[in-house]
Amino acid sequence: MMTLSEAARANDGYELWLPPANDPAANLDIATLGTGATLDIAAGELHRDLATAPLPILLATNLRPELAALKLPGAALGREGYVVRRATVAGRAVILVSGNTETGVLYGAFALIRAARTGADLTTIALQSAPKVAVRVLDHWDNLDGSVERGYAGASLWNWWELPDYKDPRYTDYARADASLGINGVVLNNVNAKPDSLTPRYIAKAAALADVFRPWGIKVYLSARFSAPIELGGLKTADPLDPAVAAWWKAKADEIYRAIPDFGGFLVKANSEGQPGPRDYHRSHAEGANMLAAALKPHGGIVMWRAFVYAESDPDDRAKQAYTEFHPLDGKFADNVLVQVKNGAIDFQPREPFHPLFGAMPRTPIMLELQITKEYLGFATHLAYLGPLFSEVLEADTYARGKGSTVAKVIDGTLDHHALSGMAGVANIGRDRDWSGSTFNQANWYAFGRLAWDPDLSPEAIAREWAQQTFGPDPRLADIAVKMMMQSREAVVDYTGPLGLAHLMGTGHHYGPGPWIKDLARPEWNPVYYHRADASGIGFDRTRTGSNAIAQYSPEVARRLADPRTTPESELLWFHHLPWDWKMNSGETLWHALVAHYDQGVASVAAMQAEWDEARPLVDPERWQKTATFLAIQHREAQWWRDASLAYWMSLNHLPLPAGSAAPA
Ligand code: GCW
Repeated sequence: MMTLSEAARANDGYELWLPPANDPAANLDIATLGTGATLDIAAGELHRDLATAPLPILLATNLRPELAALKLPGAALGREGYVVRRATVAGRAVILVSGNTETGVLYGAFALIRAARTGADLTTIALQSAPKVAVRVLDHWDNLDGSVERGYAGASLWNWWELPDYKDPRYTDYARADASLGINGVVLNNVNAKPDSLTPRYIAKAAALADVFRPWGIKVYLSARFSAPIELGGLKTADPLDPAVAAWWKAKADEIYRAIPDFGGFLVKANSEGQPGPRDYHRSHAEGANMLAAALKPHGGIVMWRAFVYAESDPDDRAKQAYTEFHPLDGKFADNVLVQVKNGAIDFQPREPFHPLFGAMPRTPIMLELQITKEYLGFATHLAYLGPLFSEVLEADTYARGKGSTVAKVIDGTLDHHALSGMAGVANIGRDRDWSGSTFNQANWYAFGRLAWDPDLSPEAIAREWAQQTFGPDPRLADIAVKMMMQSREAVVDYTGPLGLAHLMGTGHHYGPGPWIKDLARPEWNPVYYHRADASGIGFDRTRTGSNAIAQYSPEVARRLADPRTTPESELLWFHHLPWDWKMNSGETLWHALVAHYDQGVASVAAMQAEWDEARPLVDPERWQKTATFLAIQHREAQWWRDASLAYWMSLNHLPLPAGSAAPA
């Protein structure tokens, strides 16, 4: 029996996808060979999360002599991989959970839990897996004052005031959730970084968190402010080529490693949106990154250097700027630097074509940055499952080395043979009881973690395993949840910016429609900059007759994008400016197709509402009601997006609404 408080925690989502399933009377036979903090955690998780097991469970690393005769895979598992299978050890039939390290065993334990919770037959279980991506991190945009930039799930989890003395048990719960997915790194503070995060006081606080996370296989990283040598060190400059600056960073790194021996490294946002950086001293991004990398190198740390830059370097098209600045630097970065590239060239829009830097810097390990928090997809309120968005970019073909050069192969290091590889997700986690602002938002954290482990997993399969674990084994409920999830992201695209339109939101807060906005200081902050609509047409010409951004893609891709007829319709107006009466593949006009998409977006939300109504008898009242209320908000706001957007387009094109549109005339 679950205690009352456990039941409450499960019902309001606190336990995420890991509500305890244990019946203490079940008294499972779970043993370990050897001892270790991580091994103990793995055993504890199985006790907590597994209801039954057909055989005793044995946890051990491959190093144990008792397992030698089994000829378990070794090299194939790497440092973090696992194998879970039946075996006979010392004459006893067991389910063996093993790996080369205790961390591998822990991941194996979670894989076993996942298998059991999703209906696998444990008597025949045979799992083997190793992560395809090395660095799998959550980037927390958490400020030291407890606020979270673009966070919609309450205040920061990290209670800087109480740290380092008080370690809130919630830090352990957070680590459990991360480890269950294979997330192995946490950047604690916002990329818009304050220098204070590098002071001794805050290093001690970060060290306390690192101590909590370590046995769960998770390393701590910090966002570093490039000008910290001035602000904290009293130097006159932060010029990366100044020896005093390099010495300051070296001493700082040494200090951090004394407190956190396995510190992961620095994440840096430089020369972007007002942040300081090497360009302030006429040095390149590589010179800046390499100076920091040299300070971390003796300790085994890495630098994640973001390519999200936009200064005034490419005033004709913001989408070109990162490539313009970074492409010439290929081969110039130190070997412990990852260049971190957002999925698209603008900024986490509901749909963006893949970033042209993927595949364009073969001599540099490129990591992918995704946004789990839904800055442009309705914050925490709107239901949008991001698995399909994440997979769309991972599956995109860069043609960098011919057909099949997918973004997944670029970022997992296999295309260009990099051992260092990474994937970052901007976290959607805060102090809300349900961690992510809604039950369904938890699925985005989940999907990010699973795809970082294996970018080739199917988003629908991930949705199903998340739903089964979150809501319990009833297949009817999982079916409904998966159906809702799989249409949800496209719905948001449809009601906010169909056919390749993007960046049409209210500026500043980024919530709700604002395609008419044109008075912000920098041209590329204004929605009108992106849609370029007038009486005769709509869309951003990124072909040779326009900004020619398409030339940043490999020739094969550029050729396809040069012609609106061979451009995917979902990206049409991202790359082309077309007349309102342009004939779509279906034969209807662009205007009619646009209106149909807006209507479809609203209709999809209504469909999700109807589906969720069917789930009512199958789910606890708390989670049902919150989701239902949020869907009602989403439906109202989908109409707001559609009606406001259409009214604005009609003020430009003076066309009537097509017959049959549900939008108000
Ligand atoms: O899109 C912008 C966000 C900023 C964010 C920035 C970035 C952390 O609106 O809030 O700053 O992206 O990614 O650096």
